[in-house]
Amino acid sequence: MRTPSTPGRPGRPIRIKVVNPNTTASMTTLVEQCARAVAGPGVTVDAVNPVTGPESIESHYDEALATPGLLAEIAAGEVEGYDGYVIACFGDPGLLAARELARGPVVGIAEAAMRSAGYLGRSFSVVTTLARTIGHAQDIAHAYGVASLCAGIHACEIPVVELERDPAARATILAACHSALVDDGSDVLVLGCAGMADLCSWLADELGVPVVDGVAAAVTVVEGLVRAGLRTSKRGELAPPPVKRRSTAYA
Ligand code: 5HY
Repeated sequence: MRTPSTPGRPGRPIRIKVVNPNTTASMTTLVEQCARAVAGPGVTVDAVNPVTGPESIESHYDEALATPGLLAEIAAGEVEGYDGYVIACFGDPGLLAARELARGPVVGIAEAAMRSAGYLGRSFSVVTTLARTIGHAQDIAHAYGVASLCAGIHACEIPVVELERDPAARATILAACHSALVDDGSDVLVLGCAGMADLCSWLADELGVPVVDGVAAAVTVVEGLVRAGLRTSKRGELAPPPVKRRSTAYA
């Protein structure tokens, strides 16, 4: 139900917290710029990264180590009064645990990008960083029920932290996107890493197809859900975690 205090009403800005679950601050800055570029009127966006965890997430081990820091940022966001959250990592690590902790909507960039791509064409191709992450991306496409729309998942074999350092990265990613579209016969391209967010409009111009950056897609989805007065259901599976002793740094 929408009331004068509903976020998005005049004088009550919508506050979105974007969490980059790796510890690379320069990537968090890039993600924040791309997130703020699509945020609507009356929406504030803050991007953060944990101080603990891996500098990049390119394996199941990285995801496991990044998740406690991510969840600590979500828990802090509840105290700080944020209305919604974006998990800015293409594996959507800790998504359901974060939804248990947060009252407002929590959206992962992979889910947002894949579902948004479904609105824009017959099928989409994903271009991510390392080939070893393709299996996980396939698993979450199945989990989200969009595997039938996903024509293929490809890797440009550029490590996450090299995306902003490697002068050849743009050309390599463009070539990988082009061959993905040709090989898959798809008509939409999904960027498989938050660190590629700033390449979105340039790639779309070069490729002539819609290119979906999950950071922008997720911010748009969170903003829309909050503006509509919608929050995570607390009836059942995503209710707050049971109260108990948890000997971890953040519980
Ligand atoms: C990401 N890793 O978006 C993922 C990309 C990947 O640190 N940020 C990361 O390779 O899965």
